Amino acid sequence: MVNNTPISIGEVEKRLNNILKKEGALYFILVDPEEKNIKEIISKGKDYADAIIIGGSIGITNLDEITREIKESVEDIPIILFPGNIDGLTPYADAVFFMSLMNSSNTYWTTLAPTLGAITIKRYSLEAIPMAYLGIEPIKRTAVGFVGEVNEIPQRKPEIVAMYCLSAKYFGMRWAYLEAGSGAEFPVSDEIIGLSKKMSNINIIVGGGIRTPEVAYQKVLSGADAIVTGTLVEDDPDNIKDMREAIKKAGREKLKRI
Ligand code: 1GP
Repeated sequence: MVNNTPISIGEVEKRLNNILKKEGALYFILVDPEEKNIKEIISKGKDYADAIIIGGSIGITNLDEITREIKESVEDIPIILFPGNIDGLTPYADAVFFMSLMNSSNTYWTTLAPTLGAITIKRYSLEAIPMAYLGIEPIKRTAVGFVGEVNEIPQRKPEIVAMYCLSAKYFGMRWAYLEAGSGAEFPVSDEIIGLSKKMSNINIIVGGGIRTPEVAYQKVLSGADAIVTGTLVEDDPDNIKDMREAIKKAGREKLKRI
């Protein structure tokens, strides 16, 4: 059967864009399916996250079951897959970040893994959200930097990240994820975020090493459209509410400036 359906923006992405338009910033909670306290994270996070994203770099064993469980308990929040490899796909999610780790030195991570995953995404009827995934210093000291063979972009070279974002835009990607790595000692700099947004004007997601509401607030003011926290919600789920409030406050302030 020939499927000539043109590429269009799906329901999940439309919803995120609408929230962005109204609130100026998004908050994503990242859940690693291998984590033990997923139930607690979801029960505390479901009222505050704009989306739950599911992924991890080091193997996944029970993704279908975990995703189904999360889906049942969150009702209305979209669940977006953030696959660390081709085993990171399940039909029980609402969408998938269809991503290229653009600055990996191994073509498996730039193009082969997404190519191998594409047919599964089609079979599962998952909404694909095209996204550049960019590994930035200190990512090499984290799991994704090692597994993804990242050609780490130094923090003192913001223009390189911004150029990747522009390249992503020209490739048709509508999102770029600036990643310092889970548990990173320090997050992606304000300067990198600002220049990347200014140069590309695609949606910029920032994650890795964001531990306090103050830092998240600053990242949004610098130009981030979405903030991801993973470690924080695992270690201290009580902080989720403050994190959301800081992100939304910065979002409102950003909207006023436009
Ligand atoms: C990892 O960017 C995410 O892919 C989240 O990082 O665990 O440091 O919040 P943290």
